[in-house]
Amino acid sequence: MKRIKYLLFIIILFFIGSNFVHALDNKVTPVEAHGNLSVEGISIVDKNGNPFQLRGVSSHGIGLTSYYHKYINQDSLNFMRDNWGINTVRLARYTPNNDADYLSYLNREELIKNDIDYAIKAGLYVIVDWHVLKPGDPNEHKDEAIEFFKYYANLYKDYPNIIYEIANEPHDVDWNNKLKTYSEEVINEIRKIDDDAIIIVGTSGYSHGIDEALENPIEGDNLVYSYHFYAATNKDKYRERLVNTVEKGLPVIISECGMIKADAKGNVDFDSANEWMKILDKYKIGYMVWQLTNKDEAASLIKNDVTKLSDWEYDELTEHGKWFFDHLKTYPNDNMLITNIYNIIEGENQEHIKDKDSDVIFKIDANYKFFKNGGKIYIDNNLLNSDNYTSESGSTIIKLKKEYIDTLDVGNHTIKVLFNNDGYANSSFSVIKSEIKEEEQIKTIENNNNEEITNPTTNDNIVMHLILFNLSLLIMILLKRKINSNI
Ligand code: IDC
Repeated sequence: MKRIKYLLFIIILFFIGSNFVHALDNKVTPVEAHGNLSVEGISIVDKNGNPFQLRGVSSHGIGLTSYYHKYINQDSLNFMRDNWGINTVRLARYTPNNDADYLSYLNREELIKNDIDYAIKAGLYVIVDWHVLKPGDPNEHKDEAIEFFKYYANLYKDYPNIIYEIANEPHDVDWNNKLKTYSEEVINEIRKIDDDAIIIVGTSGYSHGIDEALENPIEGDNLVYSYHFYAATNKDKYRERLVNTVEKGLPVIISECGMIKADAKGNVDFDSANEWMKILDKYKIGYMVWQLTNKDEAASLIKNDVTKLSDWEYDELTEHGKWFFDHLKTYPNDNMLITNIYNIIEGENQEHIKDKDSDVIFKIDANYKFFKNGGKIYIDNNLLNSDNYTSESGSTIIKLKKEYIDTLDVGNHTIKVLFNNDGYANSSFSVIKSEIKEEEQIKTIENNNNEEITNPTTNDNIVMHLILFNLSLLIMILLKRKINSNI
């Protein structure tokens, strides 16, 4: 009896476990969903070639004080991914001359390595930022910079997570003669080790000189140029420069921004923030918000009297933190952090007999609101014109019209349904020649023939009727004769 109970217990556990695994199957981290990033035209695109907007937080200066650095930990990264919706974290490693406390070089690199490992475990993209502040010309510490990037490139070249930012905010240095050559040298050294990761190039005048970079860009793949803004300080003029430069073809990323003033003080400028966000969201330009600490300044995302290092409640965020949280919630996926791979509940691998069967219908376990505005369908990796299908709720039902399906070649086909929250569902179906139909036609003909053969039954009846009629006639005649003879 005990054994049976034990067995039952194991079976139930297995059942619960397999459902749980199934539930997790549906969710993947940003890096699992988007994989290797690259630069195409003005966009950062993911492994499927879709424009991908990096959204994240920047750390405070790593190496500047170990206290603020504590905010980058496994729990905080998982939490901000799942609760806020970030997909990226930027690690600001202050360059020499900016260190207020005196962590040894090795200790500091050990810290950053741990931080990158947390980000990899959380499935986030991670920007390793050589945080130039003073002096403004990065050439002054070029050798250290090269050393620094070689160290991380060797460790992480095979990870899709890693992004290198080679100079935070260069200033008082000329792009054409000095900054560009610094950038080329550092890029060249990184490329010897990591030949495809994205590299963010710092622009002159505190990462405001994207127009100069547009005039004289660096040769090479997967390069984006940094542009920084603080919404309460940088307004129309800066926004116009961004739009003009991007429109002319320069790929740009906002590797650092704040909605307060550039000195990290003041209130959130909601109007200006809104204007900036319209542009960034329109062009899918990535942005990292400065900064994740509880330091007593407006730029901080966590309130000064809150000492928790993760799992913050909304009310524990500063005005800046709340603005960021609220903005992340404006994206279609309520829980943006995780990209969904949806299941096809009905219709997977179905067969459609050409010129015979009706619409091809798929039911997908995704909320229809994610398809209704902006969802897309790809058949055999080609975008399908919306005339060829209809969609409706319940969860999401897609009907590929018969008239369209009948134009497809006989054989196997793939369908990819893209939802506007970065989720998607994949399936296949096949179009079959109407051989079955031909077979059926043959059968019908055979049946018709058979019917012709068996038709004599009807004739038999007529014969029977004739015989009976004749018999009754004969009897009547005989009867009449008998009567007559009796008379
Ligand atoms: C600020 C920090 C502040 C720190 C100061 C100097 O918020 O706590 O005392 O740096 O280290 C930038 C810089 C960034 C600045 C930030 C806000 O990249 O390091 O951080 N800012 O002033 N550029 C424009 C603004």
